[in-house]
Amino acid sequence: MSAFNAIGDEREIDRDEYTPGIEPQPTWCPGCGDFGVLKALKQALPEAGKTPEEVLTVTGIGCSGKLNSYLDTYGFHTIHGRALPVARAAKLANPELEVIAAGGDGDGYGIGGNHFIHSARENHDMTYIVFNNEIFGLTKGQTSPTSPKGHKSKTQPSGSAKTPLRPLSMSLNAGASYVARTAAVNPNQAKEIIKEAIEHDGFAHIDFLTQCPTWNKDARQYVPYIDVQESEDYEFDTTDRAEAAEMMRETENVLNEGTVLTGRYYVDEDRPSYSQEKKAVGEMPDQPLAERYFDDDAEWERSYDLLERHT
Ligand SMILES: Cc1ncc(C[n+]2csc(CCOP(=O)(O)OP(=O)(O)O)c2C)c(N)n1
Ligand code: SF4
Ligand SMILES: [Mg+2]
Repeated sequence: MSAFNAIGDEREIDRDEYTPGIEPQPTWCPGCGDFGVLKALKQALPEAGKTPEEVLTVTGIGCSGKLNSYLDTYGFHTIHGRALPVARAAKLANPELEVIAAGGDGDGYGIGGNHFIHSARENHDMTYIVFNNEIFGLTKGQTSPTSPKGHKSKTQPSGSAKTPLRPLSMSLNAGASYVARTAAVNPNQAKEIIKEAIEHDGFAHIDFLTQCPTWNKDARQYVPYIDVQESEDYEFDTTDRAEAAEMMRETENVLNEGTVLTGRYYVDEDRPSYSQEKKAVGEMPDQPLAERYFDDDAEWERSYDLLERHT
């Protein structure tokens, strides 16, 4: 069965279907937060009614990028920082596909930061999970865009002089229509947030706090966490941009002081996705690329046809 004609298959889905038949031994270190993302995905996907054939997982490079080796969906392990453009192209070619893009904080907020900003701005319909361990894990612990100021590493032995990036605020300001933060130490919340992100139409960004016990000993700061939806100390409306912005700012301010706030921060169900916007201006073909590919009678528009349309 191809990725195309398997879509829409309604049946009972067992979470074990997401474990590869020949199971590769994860090379993640014992205690790594990346296991938490994998587990939450294996629970959320069947609960969202997605069969493995309906899902494409696109990853960047890093320890986090190994995710699709251990998750039995269609997979594309791209190059450093480039998961999002590949994920966007796949979603446009086959809009029925459930696309999950994933990568590290170095991958998504550093080298791929520009793709992150513009994918959020354009509201591409996908889930984007950033494994935020506040360092470059795979390459042995260098400082990343989210490393706290003063964080000591091999690249900054005297402590980082840089102010860390604010992923939630950046995402909101760029235009993401769903923004949340969860943590590997909080598997139930993580599963629920991933499920909501999958069900959301538009760019759903999850900043997923993942501890790296090997290279980032400060990762213990992720325990214990506070759920802003459950705590009585925080009250804000996730559909109100100004209130969400204020809550995000507070969350980012207190993170490196040891208080870890998590939860849903911003949800805009009304904003049209990129493909809906393109459809509205007549720039989305009625028959998606993937469908035409399997249709022997499909008529292919040539570049000079497009030229004619634009003159
Ligand atoms: C263009 C390019 N530059 C640098 C590297 C080396 N490199 C591989 S992984 C990585 C950083 C990974 O950090 P992060 O994205 O946070 O993922 P983690 O390993 O922490 O999950 C770097 C710099 C690369 N593979 N490609
Ligand atoms: S180096 Fe860190 S991020 Fe990478 S697998 Fe080990 S614990 Fe996880
Ligand atoms: Mg990292």
